Amino acid sequence: MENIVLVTGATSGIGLACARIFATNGHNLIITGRRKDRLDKISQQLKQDFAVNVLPLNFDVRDREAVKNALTNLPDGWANIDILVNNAGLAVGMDTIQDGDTNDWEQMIDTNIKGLLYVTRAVLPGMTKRRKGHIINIGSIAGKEVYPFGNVYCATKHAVDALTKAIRIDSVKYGIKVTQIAPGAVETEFSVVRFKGDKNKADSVYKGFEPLHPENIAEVVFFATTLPANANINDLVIMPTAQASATIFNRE
Ligand code: NDP
Ligand code: 8X3
Repeated sequence: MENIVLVTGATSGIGLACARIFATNGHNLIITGRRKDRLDKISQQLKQDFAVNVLPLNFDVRDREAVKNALTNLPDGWANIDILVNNAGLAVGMDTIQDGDTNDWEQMIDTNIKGLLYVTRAVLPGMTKRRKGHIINIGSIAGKEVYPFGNVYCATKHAVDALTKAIRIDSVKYGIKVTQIAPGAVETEFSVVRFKGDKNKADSVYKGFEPLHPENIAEVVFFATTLPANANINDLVIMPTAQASATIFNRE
């Protein structure tokens, strides 16, 4: 069946791979991100390659009013969102708390926690009203463990872990599915963003082992949406075969 799928942060990495797999399977997409050029190009490409409808929405998930305006005034035919993939997120900086940059903290907290909440607040009422919907939050191994210098990013992903459970509790009586997918190391633009454009530092994160690829996560996200009505994946941790915990890797 054809669904309307909203993927936040679809301009790169895991979000883009999710958009592609849903489009491949014939679903119509609302895709979001701050980088308008990329968003528009991706939108055109998905329409062309997969003959699906795509609505690109250019906003910053940290901007509460922008999120509300964009998602509560959707054009005709787009309002009934079936699947929400709360993917937009980032890590910025790696420091101890005592040396941490408070601007980095604000950005992570505002994006990963408040942004996810704003988007969910805009979309979930429609789902509960229709008694149909599936919310998939992209958590992280950082939401299961705390590792050196990961402090605030880990705290935001622990919050995603908690909010996934909370959203499920609040919406269970409406038949809404709520899932968390928590990946280990996935090679995307994530580390370039975390190290503020330092490509060498970013590359070193994935040296000596095969990391996950964004498509690995997209496959699992898509699979979670294919289960029958009576079954839901609540929480799924996926890591590279060469990763045993947030900090233990089998590097060559
Ligand atoms: P990327 O940097 O490749 O993608 C991040 C996406 O989030 C981009 O599309 C970006 O779009 C969007 N985004 C970031 N900030 C905002 C914002 N304020 N408003 C709107 N969109 C925003 O990284 P990943 O694909 O790896 O990250 C996706 C998710 O996966 C994140 O939540 C991350 O925490 C999580 N994750 C990543 C792992 C990894 O190892 N890569 C492992 C576990 C979880 P734009 O810049 O255009 O706004
Ligand atoms: C991204 C993976 O291990 O860098 O969430 O936190 S990690």
